[in-house]
Formats: sequence, structure tokens, C-alpha cells
Amino acid sequence: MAMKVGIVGLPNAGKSSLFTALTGVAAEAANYPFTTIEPNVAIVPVSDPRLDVVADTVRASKIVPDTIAFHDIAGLVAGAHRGEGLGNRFLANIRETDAIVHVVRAHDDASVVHPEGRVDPLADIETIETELVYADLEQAERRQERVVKTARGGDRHAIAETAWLQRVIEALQAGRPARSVPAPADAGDAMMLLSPLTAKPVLFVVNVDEGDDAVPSAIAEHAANVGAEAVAVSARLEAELAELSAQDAAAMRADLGLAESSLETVVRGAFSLLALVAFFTAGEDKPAQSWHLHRGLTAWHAAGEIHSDIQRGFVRAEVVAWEALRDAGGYAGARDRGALRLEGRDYVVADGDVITVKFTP
Ligand SMILES: Nc1nc2c(ncn2[C@@H]2O[C@H](COP(=O)(O)OP(=O)(O)OP(=O)(O)O)[C@@H](O)[C@H]2O)c(=O)[nH]1
Ligand SMILES: [Mg+2]
Repeated sequence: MAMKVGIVGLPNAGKSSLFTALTGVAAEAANYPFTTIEPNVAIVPVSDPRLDVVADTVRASKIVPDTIAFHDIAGLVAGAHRGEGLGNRFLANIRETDAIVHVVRAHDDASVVHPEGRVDPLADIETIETELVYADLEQAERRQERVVKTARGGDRHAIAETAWLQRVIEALQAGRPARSVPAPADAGDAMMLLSPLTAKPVLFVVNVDEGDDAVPSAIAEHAANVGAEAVAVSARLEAELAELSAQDAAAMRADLGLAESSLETVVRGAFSLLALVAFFTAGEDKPAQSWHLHRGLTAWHAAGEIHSDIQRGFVRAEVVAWEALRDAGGYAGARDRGALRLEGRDYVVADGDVITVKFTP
């Protein structure tokens, strides 16, 4: 499944501009299959130079990079968790995402109205973080009411889950994120069932003035304190560039002395939050594809990413590291050198593995 990221921030922070820019990334990669499922979801390819090498080496028919889906939502205002504005409903929409991109305004273009009438990125971050905490608190209390009933019946998991939920509620009441209270093993998938917003990894996208490319140090410091990453982007400029042809955009970037990669940084930054490993599938005259798995998962999980039928009929995996495949000039060479290994379903996938799953249909 493609990874999903929710974009949050105050009204006018630049979320939709960033979203438009990301949609442009998808459009620029028009030779890659992508679709816009919904108007507020951008499916963006995650480019990986290793995939290009693998595709070349085995003479694949085409390149199909894995994708990441960005969900744009309306701006959150103070009180969003209580249903101020449309915030509450939108928060529910991003509960299912794997990570959060938090857009914060740092540009001081006076023509763009700020909901609080001043530009203060740290205060804005606090407003949003407070809303996320409140939203989680409400969710945790609601879940607690339900689980307590099951726990009274003596269910072991439910008892562990209520105890954990109580600690989560206390942490949130003290303004601490849910990620600070990991679920104990005997509470099963309690964390997944709650899916707190404040347990998701966060990438701050600092919306800076055109020509700025540094994250202000106060924000970098805050990000480091909460275990998040931060990148600087001029969202409006990037959105404008996204409307141009690839050549015109490149010429404009050169004129403005802009790095090529600020959006790629967003895509990669979002991806690197998730502790994923990439693996590849490729064959002669077949597509070369990239896929991602949570670190520590196995060949059997990898098979499931590719297709449920392949997972069901899993026999073994032929595995070769992408560099070894490149150095050997293809699968035959890799087999001759002994670089191509046969692995069973419990093999833990390593970043950069090229995998061929043998299965009985
Ligand atoms: N000067 C400047 N203006 C920007 C920048 N990014 C966004 N804007 C402007 O700010 C306004 C709001 O941007 P949006 O991207 O629509 O903001 P949003 O976060 O989606 O706002 P809501 O959907 O209302 O929550 C637009 O007029 C943008 O052109 C920027 O980097 N610099
Ligand atoms: Mg918007």
C-alpha cells in the first residue's frame, strides 16, 4: 500500500500551495502512472536512482516508482477539535495517514492575511500542536468509555488497554503527545486502534519567503526537541513553477538560483520519517518497480505488497542486493557469482534488495 501523508497547518499557511506544487511533481513525472483519486489527494512518485540502475541492468520495459499520497485539508483554527471551522471533520480525515506534514508560515508577505494578524511561526506551531493534542484527548476518552465496558468482563487485552488509555489521557491532559506513551505488548494493537495524531511522525514544512532556503533556527530547534524533521520551501513559488513546463520551470529555477530539489526534499523527508526500506522487482521486458516495507518485515510481507496471490502461493524468494546485481550485469551473472540467494518467507528484507518471488499460482 502506498504511504499516506496528511497536510496540516493554520488557514493561509500555504498548505494548498504546497499541495499544488506536489501535484506538479506528479504531473512532471507524466511517464509514471499516477492518478488523482480525489481533488485533495496528490499521488506523488518517490524517485529512487537505484531503481533506474536496476531497470537498466535487467533491461526492464519501464520504471514504476512507488508513490506517496498527500492529503490536503482545510486550515485548522484554535478550537478545531471542538468543531470550530471544519477542523474536526478534517482531522478525522487524516487519522488514517502514516505521517503528518505540518506547514507553518514564516514568510511575511503583508498581502497574505494571517488568521492571528501577525507572523509568529513558533506560536502557530503551538496552536496546531494543541489542537492535535485536544483532538487525540477527545478520541482517547471516547475509546476509553468503550473499552472499560469490555474490561469489566475480565478481558485481558481490554484491561491492559484501559490502563494504557488512562496513561495516554493523562499525558495528553498535560500537553504531551501520545507518542510519549508507547502501548505495552499485552495491550495488543491498542495504538493502531486509537491512531492518535500526536503519535504520527511529523515533517515541518516551513513556508519561507522566495529566495530563503534555511529553516529559521527557532523552528529547527523545536523540531529537534519533538523528534521531527524540518525543511524550508517557498510554497507559492513552487506552486507557480509547477504550472510551467519542465523546461521553463528549470530555466526559472536557474534564473532565481534555486535548488532543484526543495520538493523532492519534502517527498523524501516525508518518506524518511517512516523508517521504511525500499525493495525492487524487475525483469527483462517487465516493469522495474520500487516498493516499501516497514523495517524488520520479511520476504513474505514483501510478497504481500506485490500481490495477495503471490503471498498466498509463496514458495521462496530470490534475493540480490541492487549493487551486486549491477556489478554482475544481470541476474545470470549474479547467479554465477553466488550473489543471488534463495531465501525463505522469514527472511528480513534489507534496503535495496531486488526480489523475485517464486510462488505457486
Ligand atoms: N508571499 C507568499 N505567499 C504565499 C506563499 N505560500 C502561500 N502564499 C499565499 O498565501 C495564500 C494562502 O495560501 P494557501 O496555500 O491557499 O493556504 P492554505 O494553507 O491552503 O489555506 P487554507 O486552505 O485556507 O487553510 C495564497 O494567496 C498564497 O498565494 C509563499 O511562500 N509566499
Ligand atoms: Mg487550502
